[in-house]
Amino acid sequence: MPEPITFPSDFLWGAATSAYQIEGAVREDGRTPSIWDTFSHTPGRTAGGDTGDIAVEHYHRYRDDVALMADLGLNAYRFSVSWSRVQPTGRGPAVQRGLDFYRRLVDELLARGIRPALTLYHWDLPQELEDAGGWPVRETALRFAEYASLVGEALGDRVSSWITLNEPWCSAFLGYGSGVHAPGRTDPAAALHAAHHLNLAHGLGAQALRAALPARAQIAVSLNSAVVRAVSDDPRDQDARRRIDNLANGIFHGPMLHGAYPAELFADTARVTDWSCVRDGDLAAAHQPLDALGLNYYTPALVSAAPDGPGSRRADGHGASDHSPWPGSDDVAFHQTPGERTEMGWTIDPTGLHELIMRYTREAPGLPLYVTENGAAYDDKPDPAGRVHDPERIAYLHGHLAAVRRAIADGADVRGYYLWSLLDNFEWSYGYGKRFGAVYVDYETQVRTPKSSAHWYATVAGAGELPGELVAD
Ligand code: PNW
Repeated sequence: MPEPITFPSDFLWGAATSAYQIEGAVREDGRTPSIWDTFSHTPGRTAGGDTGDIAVEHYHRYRDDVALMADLGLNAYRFSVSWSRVQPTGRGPAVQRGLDFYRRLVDELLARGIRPALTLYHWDLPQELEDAGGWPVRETALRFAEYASLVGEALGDRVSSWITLNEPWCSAFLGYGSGVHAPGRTDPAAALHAAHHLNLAHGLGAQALRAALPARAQIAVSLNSAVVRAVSDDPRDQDARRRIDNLANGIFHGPMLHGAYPAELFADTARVTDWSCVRDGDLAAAHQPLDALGLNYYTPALVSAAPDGPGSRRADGHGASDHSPWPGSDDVAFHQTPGERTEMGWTIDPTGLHELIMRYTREAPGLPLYVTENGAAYDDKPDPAGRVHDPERIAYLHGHLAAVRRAIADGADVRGYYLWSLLDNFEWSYGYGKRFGAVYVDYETQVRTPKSSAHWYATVAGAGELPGELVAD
């Protein structure tokens, strides 16, 4: 019997969600539409026309949901604030009723010993700001800083872990490049400008938080830092890898962690934009001291050169679109990494998570790391007795947690892990068809049933160790 795999005693065992994916109550207490309300209500944008109107009614069921977290032995919970609940037009004073919801949620968490990690922006831009140009315009970054300071002032007394943006890559390149996410635009130059303004928003937002929060507060960002591999050592494949790596990672980590874009990025995208959106001082503004870095990881990417164009490009797992989320990279092909896949079609590869953690251990020495998302979608169904067995998810979590532990043994400072997701929820353009939850939600009755993976995770979190060998469901 192999030895159990023990984690540091202060390790955070968490779960993550985001506002639009779980809250519902989209017209209550002064909330106005975000780009995801508009997008999901536009025919053809989401599977089955699904929207977040009701979602899993977390806005009204948050107390029960926090009780569920406590039952599962979680000591951390990552959630996001809906910008248009707090600042309906994206400008001006905060709506207290909107903030009150998050105050109540946080108080409930604290009362149960669960540490809140608050994400300010998980993709739900107030529609009014999109109408004024959205992320491709500079003004949006300034508006974000104001919003950050409002939320910081309101909740800084009770929340100590803050995350500015969730996965700005998705906001920029799925939102404005391939158009599979809100607002659904397909303009490669706009996507690159959006990326720049997200970098600026992060920096200005971090500054605003620093001014609003007590000194003990931790400020971080969650990046879907891709693991990009090439099919061969051929210099053309390696060049494709380098370019995609810059568009996935360097474009955000560069400004945020080092105060500079990767040198080659401008040349690689010169045909798409002249980058005149970058003004003096922007890179210094984006480069704020951080207290931690959040890494979201699901699956690695595998690329090759494709001199004949985008023929095989669509195996990238980023959703169906005729438009690429990779500006200026039509001569790069994406391939399916071999191996078993989840219901999203994403290959299961825990070595990618280890690789990612070690990369950022080298690139940002001394910066504590958190895995702020990791998880898998499966086609879960209750059995006749109402139980939900998801041995595949247990295997996925086990493999990835073991990879985290290996990284710690290799010198990485990983302080916690948030599984995606606490509950089944609105999986963006896939609607409710893809279930990522450790807890099953019956979308008719809203009844929550912890899956076997939730019970397994509770045992792991409680013991602070992984069984050395995978125990069958
Ligand atoms: C992340 N991609 O989304 C988000 O942060 C979550 O809100 C989401 O539910 C979860 O992962 C599962 O999808 C991603 O195309 C969406 O590379 C798309 C991609 C990556 C992450």
